[in-house]
Amino acid sequence: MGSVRRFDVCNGDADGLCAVRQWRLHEPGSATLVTGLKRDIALLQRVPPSQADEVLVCDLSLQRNLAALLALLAGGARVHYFDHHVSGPVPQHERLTVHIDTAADLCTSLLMDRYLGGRHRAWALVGAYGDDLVAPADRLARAIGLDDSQRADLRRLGQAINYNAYGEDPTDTRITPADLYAVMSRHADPFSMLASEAIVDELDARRRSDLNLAQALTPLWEGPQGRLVLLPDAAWSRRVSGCLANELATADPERAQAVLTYRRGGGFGVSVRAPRATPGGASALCARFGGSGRAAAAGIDTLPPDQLERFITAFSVAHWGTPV
Ligand SMILES: [Mn+2]
Repeated sequence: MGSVRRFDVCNGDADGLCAVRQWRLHEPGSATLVTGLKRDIALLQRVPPSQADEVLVCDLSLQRNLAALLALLAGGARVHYFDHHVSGPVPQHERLTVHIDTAADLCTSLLMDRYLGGRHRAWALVGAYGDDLVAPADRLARAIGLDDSQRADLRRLGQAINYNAYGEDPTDTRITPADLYAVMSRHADPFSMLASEAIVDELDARRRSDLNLAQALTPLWEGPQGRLVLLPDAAWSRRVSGCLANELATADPERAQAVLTYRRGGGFGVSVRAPRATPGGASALCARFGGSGRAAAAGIDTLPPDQLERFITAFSVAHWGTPV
């Protein structure tokens, strides 16, 4: 009998990588990691159904991976699925376990934390801070006695890992998410990673420098309900788009934020944040333009140039606070 063939499939942001990190600390075993940049969502199809015995999926929309999931189950794989994106119908199967919860104060790393009874909480917090769930992460961090400086450290790490997942292709980023996971997996605890891996400070410095460039720009559109920034056609823009949206949302909690970047093949990548004060409606808006996400934070992979005016109009009159 051959050994068990395992695959860990996750979004390449902090939430996805930290969910897998927690699972693998709990269930040690060699597994093939399948991940990518933030915009790479249809990742499950990269796992060959004839070669998979056990598949863990974290932080990837089930809706966008449904066909590949069914193919893996049909091929005999056992699948554990953890996610917090809007899913649509969830298939029932004896070898499929699904943990999906779209509550606004949860992310995949926190779902994993709940499943594992808080065993690897510090990694869960890194994932939650990466998804910008600052209040829930702070609450859980205080509950286990972390002080202000420890919370700030975990937040800095979560933001750095999250920042590194943005970009149109790997040439935009400093290190691929898969290679960054390899660095993470050298450490049982994120404080050890913070203390000894130079990549953390390097990503943090690049993130700050990219943010400074972005924050000097004038919005393309601005109104009482929101603000829309179009970043210039540059690698730093593609790297910073996600964390810029989070920074703007934090600094301006009454308004929605949209950050647009130029796609190399034409059109725009779009990140949307609902107002912090009424955190809903982002997913519904993006879905009208072929995008997806969560109620508070969503995106459009490629908005065609001839849809820009229509998007600005829809953004300007969107109903923020609705539950999707
Ligand atoms: Mn997430």
